[in-house]
Amino acid sequence: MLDATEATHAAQVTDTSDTAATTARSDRADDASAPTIASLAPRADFPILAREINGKPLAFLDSAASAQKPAAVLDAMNHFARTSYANIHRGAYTLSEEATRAYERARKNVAKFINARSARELIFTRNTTESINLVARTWAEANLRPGDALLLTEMEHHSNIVPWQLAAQRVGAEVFYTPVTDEGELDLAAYEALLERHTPKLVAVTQMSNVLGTLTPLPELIAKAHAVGALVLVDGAQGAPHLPVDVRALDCDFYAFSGHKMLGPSGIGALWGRAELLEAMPPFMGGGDMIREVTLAGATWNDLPWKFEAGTPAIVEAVGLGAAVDYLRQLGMERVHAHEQALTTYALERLRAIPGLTIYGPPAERRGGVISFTLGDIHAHDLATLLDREGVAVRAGHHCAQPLMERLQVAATARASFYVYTTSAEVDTLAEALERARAIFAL
Ligand code: C6P
Repeated sequence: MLDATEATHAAQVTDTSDTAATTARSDRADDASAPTIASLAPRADFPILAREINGKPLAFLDSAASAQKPAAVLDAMNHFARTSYANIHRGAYTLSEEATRAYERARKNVAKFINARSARELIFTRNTTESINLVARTWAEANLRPGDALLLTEMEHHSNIVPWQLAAQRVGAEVFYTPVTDEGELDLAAYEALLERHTPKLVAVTQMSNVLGTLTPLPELIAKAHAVGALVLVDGAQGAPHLPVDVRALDCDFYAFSGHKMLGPSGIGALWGRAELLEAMPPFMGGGDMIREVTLAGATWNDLPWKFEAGTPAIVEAVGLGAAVDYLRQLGMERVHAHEQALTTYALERLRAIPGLTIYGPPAERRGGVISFTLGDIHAHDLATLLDREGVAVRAGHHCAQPLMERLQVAATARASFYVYTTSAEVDTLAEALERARAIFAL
């Protein structure tokens, strides 16, 4: 059944080698030196991109919050829901067996996408937030003692701060933070000093800042953490959608990510962890499917990964995430990253030419497709509303990273973020809309 969907999907991802070749092409009719960067994925694969907003073509520049879904993902979910849906791991009837196979096939597929050793190590969760909470509850409960240290960074999303603060409060541990430099990167000398001074039990760090786009030097961070005996959890919410990920090569211990940021549906995410660590951790939530046996006196636990999946999971959504991973694999994650870097280079150049615009974060070669900015003293929300009038969707606010905003000494920024369907024409639309906003506010 799913094979048919996968075949449809394969047909929908057209050969994009031509579009990739246009990445640095100079052929804009009005300006021979300006680059035209075409969409990496066929725009027609994404039905929502045909929408108009306020009478203008939609320029969707908020993929860091949640990406749009290709028809292949929507169709895979629809087809599964119409033909094979039932609860999983329970019924001995055909539909339930089909649904179980589809769910477990999706798990294998997602595990392979990040090069996990085995699908046993891939736990389906609701999202990155739940994945991190799972570790901060269960690993922390079994391993943290009063006086222990945890090391985070100032650029983390709240999802990679608050669960650790809660865990530390529960046991009387302490949380430390690697500072961020003025360029928006991690202060590596301070990181080493913090490791030496506090010998943390665990380091939790993002692969890419959702505010600044900063790519963190994970191999170096992980090697140094391991050298002092710390485990490393990587927040891959902004990594898995945009970069090739190989958890074995990275040598991290836990890796958390969300389906809805990588062309999949919301309500499904994953936690990858080393099997031996997951085996030793107590369960997260109690309920159906996570047990081997229950008596009135107590219970024993199911094998991995089901030990951590209590209750009926997001079955259709898991199938959708499997289709999203197929789609990304066909595009090629190296090319996804190259496309976003080309767009970011172009956008930084274009936006830097706008008087009064402040851009936060490092140069294009050390960031992914995320650009946060402010324009004069226009409030980020007002700016986002003005841009929306022009059909441009950007996020505004603190981006769930209040400590980082404090470090940048800014209350809120507007943020444009790019993905496989973004074009340089959309960056041009953003730049032109920002110029009009300047005129309205007489900047
Ligand atoms: N960032 C953004 O607009 P969830 O909500 O669990 O799927 O992802 C949480 C999360 C964790 N870490 C990072 C680095 C993230 O960027 C996010 C989600 C969105 O930036 C929504 S706040």
